[in-house]
Order: sequence, then structure tokens, then C-alpha cells
Amino acid sequence: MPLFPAYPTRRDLILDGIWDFVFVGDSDLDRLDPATLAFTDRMAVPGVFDASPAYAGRRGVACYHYLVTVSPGVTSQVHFGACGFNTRVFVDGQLVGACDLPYSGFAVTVPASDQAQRSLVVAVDNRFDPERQFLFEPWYDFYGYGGIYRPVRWLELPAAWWIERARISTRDLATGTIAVEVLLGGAVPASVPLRLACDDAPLVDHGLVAVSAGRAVVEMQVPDPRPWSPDSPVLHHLRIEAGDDAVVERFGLRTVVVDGPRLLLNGAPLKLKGYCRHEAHPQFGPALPPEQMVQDLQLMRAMGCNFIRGAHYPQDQRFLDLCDELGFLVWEEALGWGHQDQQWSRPGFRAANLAQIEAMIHNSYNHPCIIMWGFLNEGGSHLPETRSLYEDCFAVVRAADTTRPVTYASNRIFDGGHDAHFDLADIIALNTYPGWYAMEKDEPRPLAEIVPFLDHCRQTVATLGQGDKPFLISEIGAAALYGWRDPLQAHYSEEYQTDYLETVCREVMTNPAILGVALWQFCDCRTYAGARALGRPRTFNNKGSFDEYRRPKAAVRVVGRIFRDE
Ligand code: ADA
Repeated sequence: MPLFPAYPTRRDLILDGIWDFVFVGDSDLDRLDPATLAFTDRMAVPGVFDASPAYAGRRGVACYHYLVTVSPGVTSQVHFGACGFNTRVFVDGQLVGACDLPYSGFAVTVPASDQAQRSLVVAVDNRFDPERQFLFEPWYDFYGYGGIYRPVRWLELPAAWWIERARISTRDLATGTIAVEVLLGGAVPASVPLRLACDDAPLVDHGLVAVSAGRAVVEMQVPDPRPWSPDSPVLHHLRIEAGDDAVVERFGLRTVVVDGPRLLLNGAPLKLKGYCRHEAHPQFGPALPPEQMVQDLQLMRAMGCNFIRGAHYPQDQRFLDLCDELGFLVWEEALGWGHQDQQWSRPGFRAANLAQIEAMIHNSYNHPCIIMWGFLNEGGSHLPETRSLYEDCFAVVRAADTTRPVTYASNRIFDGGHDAHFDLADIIALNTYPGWYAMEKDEPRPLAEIVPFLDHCRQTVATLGQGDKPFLISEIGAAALYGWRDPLQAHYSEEYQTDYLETVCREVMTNPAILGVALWQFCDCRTYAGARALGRPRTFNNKGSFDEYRRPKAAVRVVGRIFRDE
């Protein structure tokens, strides 16, 4: 379960565990009648059914069932950390909610009943259905699993109105001044009584605070303000009481500011060193157990990393909690990959992107670890026809959060196809693979291409008039098959990957014009099957510095030495 928000006065049921299960297959999700289902199997939640060998490769509708014991006569919310791809939620046979945004946290409201046992059915569909699924496509370079990816929580609500969340923003670091925006739900009155307590300090009565558009806003000072940073990841807690409800949120005091080509954390310039990381494991798919999350961060910490790009979707709140605690800096982004015109010309695509961005910011706002938002990975940003889509995405982020820079990962420094939207971004972020996808010259070990090409990229960004912004390498890397040592030290050998990443990391660490790097990628992960996987031996993206079981390849020692500055 994510640690925060906590609702200390409510009945809060964590539904993670073993649920009833049936794979229905080729059925229409929107015509499903839960009364007709016979649950013949069992399945773990969180979990994806097609990571189970028994259901490997299956696509279609799958249903999960759980009997929940609740207080009769009380309205509730069910919070889902994320499901995929398309989800319908039924309680006692009635549809109570839907979500078509894979990897997104969402909540559904469950009307009260006089029964103490409620039958919860969650139906998911993992088919690439262009009519219904706008954010996941079969050409994405990571496997699309079906199931309940993240924790499920049943929360009973106070009678009339309640606190949904509180968003906490640092206003002044030195004095510890914060703005607290309390988001309210239900039949909210025109003003609400607010009492706030920070850390161990006593509750302070703020009296009746006016509510506008479901929000009540107050400013306050943290009693013993200590800034959050990777070296000192201090976290504060805020308890908010309003009417019959209370919430505890955790936050960090810190500022993130773009200053010309520099990115400042609490006023000091950053050098970002780290990896792009998929939530992926051969046995669990994207439903990683917390043990694996902790291990991943320990491995990266040992290498001297301070930065993770959460590729390519909103992250598990438990993972972000850990990043807050261990002092990692995170780029969180909406789900996307190599968009093509059949996607952005589809009517629902834009709305789905904007909805996911809003949900991502709503869910993750208080994590101090998040230092930038992103979206539309390699989304056709060289094309004039994508301009308004990018503009809308930037606008939605900036309307929801003015405290963090916004960016997107572009792969568009190609002659004849330069990026056309960099002017919108606060940080220039480039995915580039010189020395790997370097087929024209067909040299055995084209390592010499790397540094000149990175220079060429920065010069091109400058000629596009964007040279005064921070320049971040959001992806770069080379594949190696774990254990494959080779006298030629050729492509796919651990030697080539090691030499490649050494070249990249030395350049990043010594070149002050480069803000940092998110190497592609932390560990190998399963990708598409079928002919698309040619070039993806084993149907894995093998550019991990670790393999899919987190066994280190030779590059780990070398990258670690450079990142740790030994
Ligand atoms: C892209 C993409 C990654 C991965 C990478 C690769 O840059 O964003 O998800 O597919 O290429 O391995 O080629």
C-alpha cells in the first residue's frame, strides 16, 4: 500500500491478497454481466494474469472477484493504484466505475447498501482495441500486460463531505512556508473548519476557511523546517482535520528551478546521474512486489545514481514513497511511446493523454522526489500536426502544477526532421543512440560516434534557438546479452555495452553543458513478441545494465565508478 495519504479516522481496508479469477477471453467488456461469471481460478492482487505461465500471452477480458466486509449504510470509495488496459468495476452486480488509462491511479465511488458483504468484481481487458484503448499500442517497446497492477483499497467515507487529498507546495524554503490546498469531495459547504498539525506540533485551528471550486487553501509555517535533498531526504507530515474527516499527507520542503542551462534544487545546481527504469520483472510484469522496488533502488544507490526516469508511465506510489525516503530525483511521465499518426488522429487520444496527465499530477503532487513532469515519449514532436497536442499537454501540466519544470523526451535531432516544439519545454530532453543504431556506416564498434554526435545535438538545439535551456540526455544506451562475452567485443557483448556506457558517462560527468543522463535502461525487460521483436533477442529489450532478474552485467562496475566519481 502507498504510505500516504493516510485517512486515520476512516475505515480503510487493504484488499491486496488472493482473489477469485476467471479468464473470459473474447467478450465485450461493456456488455459483461458479472452474474454470469464462474470464478474457476485464483489470482494475486496486485498482479497481472498474463505474467502467470498458465495465462502467458493471453489477450481478452479477465475478471477478478473479492468479497469485502464493510459497514452497512456507508458510502465508500475504492482506490486502484493502477489496472490495465481497460477496467470496469462492479459492486453487487452494478457497474460503479471505469478506467481506460493503463498505469493510472483512479477511484470509484460505491453507493451505500444495508449489506455488510459487498461483492467486488474488477473486469480488465488487455486487448489492443483502437476503439477503446488510446494509450497503449502493440508497437510500444515494452510488453502490455493485463490485470490489477497495483494495490486496491476500500475507504469508507464520512456522511456528507470529506477530504480527497491535500496538495502541499513549498512557498519559502528558509521560513518553511507552505501552501496547503485541501481538495474536498461530496456536498461541500461554502466554508469548512480546518485544523492542521505539522509533524509533532499541536493542531492549529484555522477557523472556517472559504471553499472555492471544491478547494480550501491556507498558508502555514512548518515548525522545524528542514529541506529535502538526495543527501538529506527529510520528510515532513501534515495532519489536516476538516469536519468529520482527517488526512495525513507527507511532503518535502524543496524548490526546483530552471536557471538558464542549469537546474537548481534548493538553489544548488544538479548533475543528474541515473537510469530509465521500467516497472518490469519476468515473473510479475509491471506488478512489482515492494521487495523488488527496494532492491532496484539499493542497486542504483550503490552505483551512485541520483536520478530515475520513470519510463514510460505514471509510477507506483509505493515506488515514489521509497524515492522520497531514499533521496532519488524522479522524472514522472504519462504513458506513451513513439506515437504515430493513427494514434493522434484518433478522437479519444488527446483526451486520454490529458486525463492521464491530470491524474498523474493529482496522485503524485506531494512527492518531493519528483522534479519534472513529462509526456509523449518520442511522440512525433518534429511534426506541425502534433503542435496543438503538445501545447495542450504543457497547458494541462502548468495549470495543475507551477512548481516543477515540464519536458518530454524527443528523438528528433535528425536532418530533415528536427524537433519543432522545444520552445514549449523547460528542459530539452533527448533520446539518442549514436554508436548503437548507427547502421549507415556499418562499423564494428562505432564508439567514436558518440561524443561528436552529442555535440552535434547540442549545437542543433542551439540553432533551433533553445541553447539556453538545460540539456538532458533522457535515453542513451546499447544492448548486451547477460553473460555474452565476445573476442570481437561486438554489438550485444557485455564488453561493447561497457565501453559504450563508459564513453557516455565520462562525457556527461565532465561536460558542464550536459545536465545529466538517464541511461537506457536499468534492467532488461520483456517487449513485444512477433516479428517486431527482430532486433530484440529473446523478445526482451536487452539494454539493461542489469538483466531482468537484476543480475549485473559488466557495465555496472564501470558506470558505478564514474557516477560515484572514483
Ligand atoms: C526509444 C524508446 C525506449 C526504447 C529505446 C530502444 O528511445 O523510448 O522505450 O525502445 O528506444 O531500446 O531503442
